[in-house]
Amino acid sequence: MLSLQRQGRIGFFVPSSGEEACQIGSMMALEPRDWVFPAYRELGAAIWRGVPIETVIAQAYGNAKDAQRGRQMPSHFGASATHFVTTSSPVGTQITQAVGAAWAAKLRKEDVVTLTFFGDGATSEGDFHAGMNFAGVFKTPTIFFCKNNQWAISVPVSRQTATKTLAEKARAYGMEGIRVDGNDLLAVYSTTKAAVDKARSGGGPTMIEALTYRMGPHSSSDDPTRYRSKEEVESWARRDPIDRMRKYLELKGLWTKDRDDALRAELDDLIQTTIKEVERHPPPPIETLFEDVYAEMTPQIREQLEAFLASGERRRPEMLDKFPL
Ligand SMILES: Cc1ncc(C[n+]2csc(CCOP(=O)(O)OP(=O)(O)O)c2C)c(N)n1
Ligand SMILES: [Mg+2]
Repeated sequence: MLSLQRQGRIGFFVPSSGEEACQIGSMMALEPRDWVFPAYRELGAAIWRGVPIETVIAQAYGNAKDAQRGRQMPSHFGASATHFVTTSSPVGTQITQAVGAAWAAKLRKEDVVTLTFFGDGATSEGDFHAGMNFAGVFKTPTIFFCKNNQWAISVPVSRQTATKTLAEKARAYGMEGIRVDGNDLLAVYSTTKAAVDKARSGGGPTMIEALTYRMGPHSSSDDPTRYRSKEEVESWARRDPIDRMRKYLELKGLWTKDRDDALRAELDDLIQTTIKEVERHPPPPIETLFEDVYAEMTPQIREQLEAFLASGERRRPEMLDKFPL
């Protein structure tokens, strides 16, 4: 996706390399009926949950294939069928939403747990504290999954808090806070599973702080060499969560280099085919700009649509070359 952005084929992307164990390990602990409230860096979690890669890629192109019809920045996909809520861009807003949804489930006596992902930077937001407090008081079945990837764009975690850990903040809200090696898939899974089981049986919320590292830039618009050292990045590269899991499986005799190569080739093929399929679609019909705000168009919006149609202006001239109507 970053290559597509560098080639000018999509406008923006948020990479998530380094956070694979956090994202997959935590998702493995949920049931399909549970709901996930992500930030913007949870591509791995989305794919594990079953969000189709076509949905992710089409959303980045924002063309007629995109369920959101080009209205969101790339990397802001979602898929309600897989209970994966659309990405939240304003830092921390998904936290209170996850608490609200969990509280609703509790009031309705539904067997549903919610899990929200957020970063170290998000713990400085009011929404984090409001969400944690409400969840603690009302014992909502919510997992607060903090991916402490050491950076909030160019701000290190040491400038985010005066406490030794982020997990210890949980105590002030009357819930358990656990710190886990976020690059250890099995540790993340067992920690999250225990928290999910507890929430499901009425034991209330848990905050998990997973220690990990954002290996890439904050986004395609960022240059991390301006604020962090090569040595720091290299030291985390040696703890790569995928390498660790692969070595573990190889030692157990459950995985081989040949199978790894074959799987990589198969997935690369799937991604290339999906990109080709998505890329051939034109932009969404421009009339769709007037749809979806309300279930039915208001008279004012209808009037604007009709004025637009009457004006005869269908597309910007430079787009006509690319996608003649
Ligand atoms: C309310 C709000 N403030 C600022 C921003 C700009 N912003 C986008 S991401 C980000 C850093 C968040 O860092 P963190 O919570 O650690 O998540 P990470 O990006 O590391 O996954 C900031 C400041 C924003 N999107 N929303
Ligand atoms: Mg961060």
